[in-house]
Amino acid sequence: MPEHFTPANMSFEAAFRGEPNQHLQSWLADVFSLCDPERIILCTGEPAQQQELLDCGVLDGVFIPLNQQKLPGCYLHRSHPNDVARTEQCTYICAPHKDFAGPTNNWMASRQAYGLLRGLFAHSMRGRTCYIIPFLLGPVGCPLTRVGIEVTDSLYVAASMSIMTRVGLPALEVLGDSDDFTRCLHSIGDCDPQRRYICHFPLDNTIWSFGSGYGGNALLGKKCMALRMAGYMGLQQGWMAEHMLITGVQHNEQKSYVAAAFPSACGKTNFAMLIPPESYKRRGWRVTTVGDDIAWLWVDHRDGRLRGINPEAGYFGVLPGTNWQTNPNAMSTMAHDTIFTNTALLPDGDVWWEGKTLEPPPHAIDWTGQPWTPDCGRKAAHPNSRFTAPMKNNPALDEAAMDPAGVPISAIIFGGRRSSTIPLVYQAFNWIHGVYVGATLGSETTAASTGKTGVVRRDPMAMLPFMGYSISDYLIHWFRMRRKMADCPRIFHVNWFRKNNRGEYLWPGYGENIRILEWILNRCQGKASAVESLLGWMPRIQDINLSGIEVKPADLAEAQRVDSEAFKAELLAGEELFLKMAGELPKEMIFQRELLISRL
Ligand code: GTP
Ligand code: SPV
Ligand code: MN
Repeated sequence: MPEHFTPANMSFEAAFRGEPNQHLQSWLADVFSLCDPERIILCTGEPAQQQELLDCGVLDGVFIPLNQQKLPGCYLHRSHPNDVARTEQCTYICAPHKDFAGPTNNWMASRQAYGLLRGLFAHSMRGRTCYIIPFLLGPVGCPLTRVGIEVTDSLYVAASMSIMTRVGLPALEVLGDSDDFTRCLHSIGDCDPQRRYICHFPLDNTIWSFGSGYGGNALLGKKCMALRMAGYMGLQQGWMAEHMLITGVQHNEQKSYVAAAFPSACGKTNFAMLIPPESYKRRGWRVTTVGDDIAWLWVDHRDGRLRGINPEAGYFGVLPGTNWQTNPNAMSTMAHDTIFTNTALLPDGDVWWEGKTLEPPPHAIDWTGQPWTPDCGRKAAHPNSRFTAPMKNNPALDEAAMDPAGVPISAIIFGGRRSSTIPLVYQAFNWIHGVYVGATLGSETTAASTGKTGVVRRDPMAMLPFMGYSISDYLIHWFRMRRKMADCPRIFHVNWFRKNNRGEYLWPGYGENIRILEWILNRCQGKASAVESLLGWMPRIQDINLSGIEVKPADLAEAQRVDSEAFKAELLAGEELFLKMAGELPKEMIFQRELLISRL
């Protein structure tokens, strides 16, 4: 058993090895008297303690050890079958007034939310162990770096947070005697979807999550703090927290960084870990990962450029479709010290998911623990099965991934999953137009959230589920950021997912996306040609390098086709969001829509 203490014998001085922070101490005392845990463990983030947690998890049935020869330090976790993805309908922004949350968020009055959740949390940890997890978002020494303290009764959450964030004493050191930390309280409760609430109190720097153990609902450092809470901090302090990857590109003896916002399960991890095809590697191209899911962005007052960091320290990545062809860097990353969630288990203690190998295994245990064969009519792994791995495992980790100074951003790319209508790539005319393009982003829903998949919805900046305050204020913040910048990143839109009338992807995607990135980087440097279209600047077919791939120019032309009739329908679909925002719609949005209509 890890070193633990009980509420009765609790000595903060001993547990925290020094002066206890009075604010932290009084918050913890409140939490313990409400939840009434039997044992308390302070997570130190040290490897030996992480191993003890994993070992305890094996004894408790939380983790299944995998084949340690093949997959050292790897474990499988099976979640409750009703707890496999984010539940947006249970996610609330809580403030005294509804205006704060805006028209796209669920809102609950703070007082009501605290009352309701106090009832649920009361004695919820009785007889259970609770974990105190001090964590940092961002590298030590970065001005944006923030402290969070999560208290949870889930061992899976404790073990996962140590992979996903910088856990332990460094966080307590950064905190010192300050009151400035995000108070994150989590209990898995009885995992009943009827009693599941993920409540954010941005005005109190507080998150209360009850009734789910799933990543985005329970690892409170991730979407809850690094996007919803940090988004609100950024609004007040003049920076941005975005659902974006950041990737470094070595090309033509230069290094550039791009940030890209794609909705959940629409390709961020893959793009951030892209391996260029041989012909590009020979020309010295290399892609390295800063972050795969969340970016914190600010303007450097010395040169007026946008810079970014990845606040996380690990990846919580989608498994289905990931293999040695599509994403070798992800495969290497999860080769050791990784937690797999809701995959199939093979007889030799390896894991499997749909798309891992061309040939499915002859038999396996599926993600629910049932025997499985390829012809049984069920999926072996859950469509939202994921891996949790430390970013230091990534062979393509960027040298600046942990640099507190962050990296300069040359381009921002928005992208959605769209089987029709939306072209492979275009460039916005300018920042204001780019913000409009991001704000009207549409994408087909995926298994990352519960509910129907494959339905096109508006997902502004891929942030719809992660907005910590009102969308109108969010868009105004985006427009205003331009004024802080001397030179702003160019803004682009991509769609890797357009299909032909036989339902096949028109563009090969993955590593070949470097060809599109090449045009993007050349545009940023004023080197590539483009033609003006009704959507923005577009490459001609000859502006995209197709040497060494089997993409026919006709297919590329089809992937790039802009049909003005289809776009009128797209414009009408965008009204869904505009109507919701009604009187709050920023005037720049109205102007951009008028300009698009006149081009149509
Ligand atoms: P979150 O972690 O949910 O935020 O997702 P993400 O944006 O990081 O998505 P990820 O890169 O994990 O990709 C999700 C799915 O899209 C996987 O099944 C990938 O195999 C698939 N995918 C990613 N990039 C491409 C691409 O360029 N083309 C095609 N056809 N599929 C892709
Ligand atoms: C997403 O859904 O966008 C994810 C996974 O990155 S989760 O952290 O669970 O939200
Ligand atoms: Mn995400």
